[in-house]
Amino acid sequence: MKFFAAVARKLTIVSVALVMMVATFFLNTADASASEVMITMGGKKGLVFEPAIATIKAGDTVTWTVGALPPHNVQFNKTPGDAALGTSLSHKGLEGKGKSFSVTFPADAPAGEYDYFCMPHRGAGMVGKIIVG
Ligand SMILES: [Cu+2]
Repeated sequence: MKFFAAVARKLTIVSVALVMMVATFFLNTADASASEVMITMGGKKGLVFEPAIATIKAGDTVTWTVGALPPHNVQFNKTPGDAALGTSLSHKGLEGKGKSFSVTFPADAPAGEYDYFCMPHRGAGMVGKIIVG
């Protein structure tokens, strides 16, 4: 009987492990449908967005974090949509060291190139682009 009890316990452990693996698979699938892209504002390369160009899907979230040389912000000046879309995606405030902000692109955001810049550092060439695929 001891043998069967040991086998039953091992089967239970294997079953639990299997359920957890399957659950992880479904959680990863959910993450793949909408993801988050991280962009640093200012860093070792100076007054730049890193990466300067990021490709996302409509419905994804972009998070900009202050790296160095603050303050920074994000102003969209050219989008495939109307001007109101650019305004709604823009971050009006200026953010200091350690701060970040996120923007979720609408699920119906038109595909194309969304150009933006940092208001205080536009003259220094601090510009970026989000490509909605
Ligand atoms: Cu800046």
